[in-house]
Amino acid sequence: MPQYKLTYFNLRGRAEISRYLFAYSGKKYEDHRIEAADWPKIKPTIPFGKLPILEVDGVIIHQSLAMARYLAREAGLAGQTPVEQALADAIVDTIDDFMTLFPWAEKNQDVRKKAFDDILTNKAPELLKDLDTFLGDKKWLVGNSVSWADFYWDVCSTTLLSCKPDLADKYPRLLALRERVQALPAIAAWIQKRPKSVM
Ligand code: GSH
Repeated sequence: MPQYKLTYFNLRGRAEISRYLFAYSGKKYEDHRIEAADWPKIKPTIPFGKLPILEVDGVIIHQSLAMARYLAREAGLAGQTPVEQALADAIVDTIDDFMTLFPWAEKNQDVRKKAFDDILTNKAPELLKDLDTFLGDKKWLVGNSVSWADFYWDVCSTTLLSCKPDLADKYPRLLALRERVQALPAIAAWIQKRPKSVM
C-alpha cells in the first residue's frame, strides 16, 4: 500500500473529505496538521502554495477535490458507472461552488458576519432546494450506494449548520442523508475521534 501523508491546517475545512475517504477505506495515512503560525515559512516550499496537499509515495497532489476524487476512485466511492461518476463530480462541484462563495479568510469580523449571513439567508435556499430535488426519495445522492458526493454533503453541511443550525430544517430528506452518512461505522468512529475544530 502506498504511503499517504495529508497536510492541512488543524481544521476540518478542505481536508475533511479526504479524511472521510481514508476513514471509510481503512487506509493508513499521516494526518499532518500544521500551526497557522508556521504557514508563512512552509508556504513557499509547497507547489502552488496552498493547502491541503496529499503526498502519495512522495508525489504531491494539490487541490482538495482532485485529491478526494483520487481517493474516492481507489475506495470505489467515485460512482459505479461513468455516468454516476460524472453525476457525483457534478454534485461535489455544485456544493463546492456554494462553499467558495464564503469569505473564509476575511479578518474583519463585521464584514465576515455580514457576508456569511447574506449567503446563508439569501443564497443557501436555492442550493438546498435543488439538492433536495436531486436526492428525491433515493437513499444516496447518486446511484444505489454511498459515494463521495454523500460524504461531501455531510462534510460541508456540518460546517454550514454550525453557522446556521436551522439552515436545512425545511429539508428533512437532506438531514436524513447526513444521518445515514454519519451512521456508517467507519465515519461514526472518525467523527468520534477526530480533533475538535470550529470548521
Ligand atoms: N481550490 C483549492 C483546494 O480546494 O484545495 C483551494 C486551496 C486553498 O485556498 N487553501 C487555503 C490556503 O491554503 C486553505 S482552505 N490558504 C492559505 C494561503 O492561501 O496562503
